Amino acid sequence: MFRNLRLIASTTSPYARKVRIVMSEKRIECELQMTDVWSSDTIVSRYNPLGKVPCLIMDDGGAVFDSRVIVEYLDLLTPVGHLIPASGRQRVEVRTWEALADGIIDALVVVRLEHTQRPAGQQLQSWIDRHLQKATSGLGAASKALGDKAWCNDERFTLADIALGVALGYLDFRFPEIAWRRDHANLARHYEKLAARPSFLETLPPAG
Ligand SMILES: N[C@@H](CCC(=O)N[C@@H](CS)C(=O)NCC(=O)O)C(=O)O
Repeated sequence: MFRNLRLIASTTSPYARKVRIVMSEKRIECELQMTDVWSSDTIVSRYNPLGKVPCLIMDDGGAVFDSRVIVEYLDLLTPVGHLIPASGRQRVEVRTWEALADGIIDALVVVRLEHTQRPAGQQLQSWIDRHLQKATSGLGAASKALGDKAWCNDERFTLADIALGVALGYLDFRFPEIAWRRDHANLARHYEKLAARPSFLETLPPAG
């Protein structure tokens, strides 16, 4: 049933990693096509006018983006390991967790692009600080909401845990100097459990 799905992704994109983890957890087979989004001839621009990964190509050639829409579609494809509650308050809570975790990544990506895409003399420290503050306060909110619970939502593994784990993994990957484990022992504990799952191990970003 899933033979003809293709995911355009990159090994370093946390948004693509979230989608790949969802596929792995739900046992959805999909062809992976890696691209360098910063190259002028990246294939993703043929399918996503925004030129961003991840982008899912369906069997009829139709394109689905962004990562939140893709994971929604994937969760509906098969009942195996449902990750998003079907309706109601639980569903909104899981999606809000995802928005929070993606928002932490969005803020960190702004900081990274400021560092990597602009010459040193043109980087705006107040802009960097503003986004670091968003990431810091997002982590604080995640830590408070997780508390001492086993899972982010409803005592079971959901998309909320995947999204949070991906954000924490992105911190380790791109911002090892941020000591989030020191400030949030409960996030550290949760991440240790998530990072040991095969779906997380299979999708680790490249070292270095
Ligand atoms: N909200 C989007 C964000 C996607 C995104 O920003 N992807 C980055 C890679 S991490 C990208 O493709 N950037 C290329 C660009 O901005 O031109 C999602 O959740 O899929």
